[in-house]
Amino acid sequence: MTLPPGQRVIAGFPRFGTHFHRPPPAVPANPAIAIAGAGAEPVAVPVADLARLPRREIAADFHCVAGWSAENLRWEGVAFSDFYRTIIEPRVRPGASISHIGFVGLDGYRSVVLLEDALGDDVVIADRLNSCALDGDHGAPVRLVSPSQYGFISTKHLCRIELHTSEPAARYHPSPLIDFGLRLVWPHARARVWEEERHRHLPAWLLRPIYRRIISPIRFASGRGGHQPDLSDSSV
Ligand SMILES: Nc1nc2c(c(=O)[nH]1)N[C@H]1C(S)=C(S)[C@@H](COP(=O)(O)O)O[C@H]1N2
Ligand SMILES: [Mo]
Repeated sequence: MTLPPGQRVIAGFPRFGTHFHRPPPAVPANPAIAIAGAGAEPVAVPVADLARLPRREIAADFHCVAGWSAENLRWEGVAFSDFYRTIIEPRVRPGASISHIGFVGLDGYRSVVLLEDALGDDVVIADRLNSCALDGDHGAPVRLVSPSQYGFISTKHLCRIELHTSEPAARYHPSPLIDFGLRLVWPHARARVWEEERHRHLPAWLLRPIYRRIISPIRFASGRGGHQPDLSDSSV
């Protein structure tokens, strides 16, 4: 498959993210997605309610801004546009014009997406990956997946959706250190992989070699906190 500029294929699909070595957050007994902001009446939508929406399946590569791509993943879930039109939009105060959506994970991670990008055809709230329920490594119980944008948009362990009428102040993570790191990276507002929109201001060619260096350490740390393959099984 052709890759977007500056990307290289990685074997498999590693756990990767600002969680580093920390294990995935515990999944609550009755997980829900809280919806809040921009005059919307706050509500918690049980994840089980997603079953009321039409199923959506997408096959796509996954591209991390650091430069690795995992090929041909098959995600199942519901289209974010269906979720937005049926569940969110009816609760928005009339006249409020939503421009940005914040997607927050159980670990506190947050991505911010333009509404028009979030409503894209290939954006899903996924509960299954390659025919299996999502595991902790990849975002249990549900995650956002927006394959046309860099992976940092695709919040894992989705538990909260914020509605904004203008771009919210940068706040990517409750940990000051991780937040500082993400501010340095200063993610592009659109983050479209084919436009190579990595950083808000710096050109992609400058960042490629720098970002590439952080892949191994983050991947190594993330793997330590994640699901461990059974290395004693020499048949694999
Ligand atoms: N909740 C949460 N979601 C997250 C992250 C994170 O640290 N926490 N990291 C992001 C980044 S930078 C990438 S590349 C992808 C990696 O997804 P994976 O671990 O399923 O490969 O998750 C994104 N979503
Ligand atoms: Mo990433």
